[in-house]
Amino acid sequence: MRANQKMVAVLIDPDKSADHQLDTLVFHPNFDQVDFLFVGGSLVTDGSMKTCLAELKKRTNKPLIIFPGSPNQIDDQADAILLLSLISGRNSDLLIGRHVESAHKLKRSGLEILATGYILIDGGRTTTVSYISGTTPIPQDKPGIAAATALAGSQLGKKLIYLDCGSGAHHHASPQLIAAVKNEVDTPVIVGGGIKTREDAETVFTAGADVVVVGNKLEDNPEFLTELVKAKARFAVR
Ligand code: 1GP
Repeated sequence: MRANQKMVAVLIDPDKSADHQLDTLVFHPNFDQVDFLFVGGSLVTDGSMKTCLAELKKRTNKPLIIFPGSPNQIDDQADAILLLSLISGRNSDLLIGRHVESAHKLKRSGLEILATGYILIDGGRTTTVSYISGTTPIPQDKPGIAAATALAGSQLGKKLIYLDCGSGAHHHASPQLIAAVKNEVDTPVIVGGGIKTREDAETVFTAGADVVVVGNKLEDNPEFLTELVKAKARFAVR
């Protein structure tokens, strides 16, 4: 991932991805404009991750990046993993504990490791990730806290910052908050959670997001991919 180039990632929840849904995605006429496939989630039942990655590999050469909710989602069929530290929270397990447990498994996997400062933002409802992690998201009207958190993550060596309102959030991260974060860090900024319209994606890109992630909306309406790639195209470097 490179800063200053707009990219889109589709989040695939292995528990909700039947073969025909994967077909709908990869055979969509605009699928070639998708940059990454993020695979995983806060609550994935054992087994479905492996099957989902295998089915995706049969269908596409796009980079498959694990977005792990737990160490049992590490799978060497993928290309890389967002090694998330939930730096907006104070749950030591999600800051370092799980990482220690999975360090050797991760080393053996050969996956490219993308050290990511993961920051939860309040998206207007309690999401699975905030419930499961037992952490309080940063309020939308506190961009200064988000910016300081991202800066600290960057100083700790995180190569990516992920601002997430959580899957199915009512609202995406505000432009003010995204801009405040982008202003503090040199690393690419990933923004996801609650992006449901082309305007949402454009707003988020304009505010400074390098990568926009969409999950739910594409599960509900695969045609939204057309709108998403139009939003990305507005920022294409000529
Ligand atoms: C959630 O950022 C992702 O972790 C995507 O969220 O499902 O709301 O698009 P949505």
